[in-house]
Amino acid sequence: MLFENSNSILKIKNPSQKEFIEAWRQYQPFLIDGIVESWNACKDWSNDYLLKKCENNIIPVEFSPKSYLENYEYVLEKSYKQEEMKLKDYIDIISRNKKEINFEYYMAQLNFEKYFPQLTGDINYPKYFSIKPLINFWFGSSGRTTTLHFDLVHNIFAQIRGRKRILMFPPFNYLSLYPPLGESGTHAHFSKVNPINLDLELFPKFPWKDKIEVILQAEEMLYIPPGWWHHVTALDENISLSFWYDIKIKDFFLQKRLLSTSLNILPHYIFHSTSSITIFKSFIESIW
Ligand SMILES: O=C(O)CCC(=O)C(=O)O
Repeated sequence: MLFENSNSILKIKNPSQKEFIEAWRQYQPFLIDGIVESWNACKDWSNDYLLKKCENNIIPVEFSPKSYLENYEYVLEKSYKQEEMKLKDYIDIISRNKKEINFEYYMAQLNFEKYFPQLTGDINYPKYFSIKPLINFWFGSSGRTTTLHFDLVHNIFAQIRGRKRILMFPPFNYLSLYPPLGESGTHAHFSKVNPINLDLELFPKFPWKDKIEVILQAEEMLYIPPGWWHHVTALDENISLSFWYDIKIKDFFLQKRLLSTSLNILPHYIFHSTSSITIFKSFIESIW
């Protein structure tokens, strides 16, 4: 196994299960290479191939006014919506000259097995956890970005095509990340801070010095631990798959600081309103 420490993130080449778990226990993000490159998806998933296999698949696509990037708190306004369309129409939209369109479209966080059953044979499931993951499919154009947020799952994020810049911040002090986003406090796992346009006067406790920045290349995987804050920007037209694994009770004892971090987050989840409680309930159900 090769351990390289560049840009303050560990990179492991082709880890065995034991080597993966050794790194996983540290409760830090890390990069993995040497795995995704063997998947057919990496050589095959051109737009032409996707059209050949799935052109008429009907897919929900998020869209939001282009100006939402300036209005970072777009979640507040609920100005992004979903629209169902055929894959061929989506590919047409993102390939066209974007100046014609006033909206940004993003095929985000789709259940891969449900919406793209024709493509499941093109990947191998990572074998590091003994449970089945939920696989999310992300297909978007360059420049598309997300709010800073965290998920309560183990996330193995595999880049298939193109690159993404991923900024990550440690979860040890929930309030220093300035959640929630949303006036009613519904987004307890979203931060008010835009880390690519940071306002330290408004958010003085934001842990900017602890930033881990990764330019995730095609064929690389990134492990993002549960609770770790992340902000993702597409640098090219790109496709990613994220493999989400539920947290199990034993993980609280095996993974350093997962328990104390969860206890730090928990009261805020309980305090915030219904949608956070729904997320929290499904989290509790998943660990039993
Ligand atoms: O790829 C993206 O645009 C966002 C991915 C993400 O936030 C996630 O996997 O949790």
